[in-house]
Amino acid sequence: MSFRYYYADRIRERMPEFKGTDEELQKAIDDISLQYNSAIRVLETRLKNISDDFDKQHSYMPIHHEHSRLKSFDSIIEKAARYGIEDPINNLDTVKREILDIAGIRVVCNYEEDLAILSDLLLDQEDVEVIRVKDYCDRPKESGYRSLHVVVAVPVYLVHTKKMVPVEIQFRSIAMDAWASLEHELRYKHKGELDPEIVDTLKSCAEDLHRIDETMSRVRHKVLDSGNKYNEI
Ligand code: 0O2
Repeated sequence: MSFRYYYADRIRERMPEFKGTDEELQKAIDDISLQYNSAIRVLETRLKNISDDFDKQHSYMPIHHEHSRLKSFDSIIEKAARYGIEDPINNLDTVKREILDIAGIRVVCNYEEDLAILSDLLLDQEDVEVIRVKDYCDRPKESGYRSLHVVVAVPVYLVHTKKMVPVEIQFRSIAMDAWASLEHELRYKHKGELDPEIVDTLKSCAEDLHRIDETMSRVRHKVLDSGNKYNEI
């Protein structure tokens, strides 16, 4: 996986203070790409291992699907400017310390209760460093957005170095993900500006979907209790 968009001219436009060569720019991009892609691979493997073992023990796979992405270098620079980081290419350590979603994994789970089960299992691993947890399930955002955001740093072993590299993991139920994808698309199409009435309607859709999540979970437990098909989870 490489950076989604790499437009040297656009990047230079965003940071007129950078007077370095294209090679220096490319080196910065390669450095970030190598470390963060490696961290994504580490976490994808760990999540898969947890899910497989869960299936072995409980005949149930909590992960419906997942998706990983590396933020485009252009967006990193844009975010660095928003965070007030000057000359980001020559201050890559600050960029890495402050911008915690350069690498992102979205883990979509079948049921809402799976979010905490999976994140707890991951966070319990002894070399996983928890940097930040934002629980938008307990406290949804004003928009209605629900999700569990966890930023963890994992060890990445390179030729002569070990780096702790942060990755933002967004744990969502299928219903939460459906809402967030559609809302994001609608908002994006309208450049972030939506009519207040539409914002309200979207918020009430999020609440409806939350009720559906709760109902599906109750149904699931009834099925589990009555059929005795699966082991206790
Ligand atoms: P993308 O492409 O999804 O990554 P920060 O990111 O640290 O500057 P903050 O407030 O800490 O800001 O971030 P937050 O709100 O905890 O998480 C931001 C990400 O959550 C967004 O990433 C979205 O993925 C998701 N998100 C947060 N609020 C909403 C919302 O109201 N609707 C939708 N659809 N998604 C939301 P990005 O940066 O938008 O991009």
